[in-house]
Amino acid sequence: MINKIRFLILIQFILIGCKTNDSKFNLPNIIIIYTDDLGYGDVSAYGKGTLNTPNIDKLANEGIRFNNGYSTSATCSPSRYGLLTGNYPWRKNGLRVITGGSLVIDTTEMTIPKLLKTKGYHTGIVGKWHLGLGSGDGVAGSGIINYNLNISPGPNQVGFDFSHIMADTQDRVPSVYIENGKVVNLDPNDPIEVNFFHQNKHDDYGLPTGLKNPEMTTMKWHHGHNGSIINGVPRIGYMKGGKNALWSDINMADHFLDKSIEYIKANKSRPFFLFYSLQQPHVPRTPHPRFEGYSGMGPRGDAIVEADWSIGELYKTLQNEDLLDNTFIIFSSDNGPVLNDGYYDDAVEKLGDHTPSGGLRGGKYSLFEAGTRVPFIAYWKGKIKPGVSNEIISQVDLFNSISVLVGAKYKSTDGNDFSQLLINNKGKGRDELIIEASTRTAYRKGNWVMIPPYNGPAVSENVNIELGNSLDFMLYNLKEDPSQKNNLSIIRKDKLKEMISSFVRIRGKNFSNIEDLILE
Ligand code: NG6
Ligand code: CA
Repeated sequence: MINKIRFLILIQFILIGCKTNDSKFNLPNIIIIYTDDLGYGDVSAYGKGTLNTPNIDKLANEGIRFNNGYSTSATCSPSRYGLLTGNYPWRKNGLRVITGGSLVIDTTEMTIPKLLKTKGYHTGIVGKWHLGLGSGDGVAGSGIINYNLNISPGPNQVGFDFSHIMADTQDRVPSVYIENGKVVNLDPNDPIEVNFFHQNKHDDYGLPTGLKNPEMTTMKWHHGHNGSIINGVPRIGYMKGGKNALWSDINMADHFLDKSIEYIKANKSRPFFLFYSLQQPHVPRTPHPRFEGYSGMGPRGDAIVEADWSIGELYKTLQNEDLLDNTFIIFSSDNGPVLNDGYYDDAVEKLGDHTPSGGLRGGKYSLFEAGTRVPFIAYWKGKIKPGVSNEIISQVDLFNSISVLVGAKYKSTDGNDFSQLLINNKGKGRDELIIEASTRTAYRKGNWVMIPPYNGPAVSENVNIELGNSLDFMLYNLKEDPSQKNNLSIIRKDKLKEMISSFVRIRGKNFSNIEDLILE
């Protein structure tokens, strides 16, 4: 009898062993660590700026650091759309930064988490969402989302089994976390009301705003950001109620980290996908006081130090849970850097010699390189041979690459499979790429970049960033001129012509907002 029990226990062990073995070596866990507005020069491994990011550097130095890695847009919502669907965001008509708008990924669209689910993955997102919520009537910001009910569709309807998110941005109301469609800690007797355009209504409630009550703010607004005051920070939009549910800004990084760690621990026995979507260093920059002064660059630098620390803690969790050698990690940012994005927070004054854009021209919102060329790192302990790649790769390629990596058959319209490049640093990257900023597009082929003419200010006065608008075509050779200083469109007419015709092939003829543009 005892022998029989021993035998059964042995069989059980073998079966459990096989199961872990199977999931351990065939299907890796996948984590996308995604920062918000982190520039090409903000990661010290890129050797451009003066900030110190040791934990991100570890991923870069022991993984593959891509020097020509792109986000799909120079702002957040379109960029995240491109990342999750593998399709260029400019294909989605008019997709720009979302302010209280409805979900922009169609629930019938294929996404990275959805394709991973077909392979048995458990999928989760923790952090910033910013792809809209609810089906509403499509009028962004008109108060279409009822935060007091189950909020759907949202991340859970486009592939995430688990979601713990902030809806849009840290500077937009509602300042609450939403877990699987429900506002966390919401008291039904204190319902949430949100609107973005009706200040009068908010005034009728007698609630303070950044505009009327600057004396009540602890962070001063520079442009926009003069709506409801929450935790002393004036926000975009107006919010009433939901007092119990309000987040703590200074605890946000710890909060998202804790939720991510909980998620990993809860799902470690099966393949999982985690989209760890950090809010730093987007405004308002509210690092926990324990990081204050660390960077010497004020809250923006300190928020990056905090993000780097959080990534180190996540890494330690993977290490302690013995998951590192079976976890493929991608690190990147949703768009390029900005200093003053609407608050007086010393980002400009205390910058010193640091170069968030790493010497690239432009920044967030820009069609110049710094808008979308971002830190881009692939890491897989023991599997990836450390290296540096100058191949062109875009976040739009992650969909197809991940699909191939896990043996799924899904292919997006605009993505390429770069699984070999990401893991073995083998093969070529993209020949060409469409660059996007707030629905405007430009084109890169090899070392050449062509930016077509656009109406609009050359420089955004508010954020002091060159947007890439010009009434003339611009043509740059990034190899000789990485900072895009010399417009070669006149002396290289032949090249310009070639670039325009390749661009039109993908983008169509109506690519510029200048109506009488003559293409010859
Ligand atoms: C802009 C905000 C900016 C930031 C951005 C979204 C103003 C004047 N500016 O509208 O502060 O919130 O939207 O950034 O309100 S993103 O990284 O999420 O795209
Ligand atoms: Ca962003």
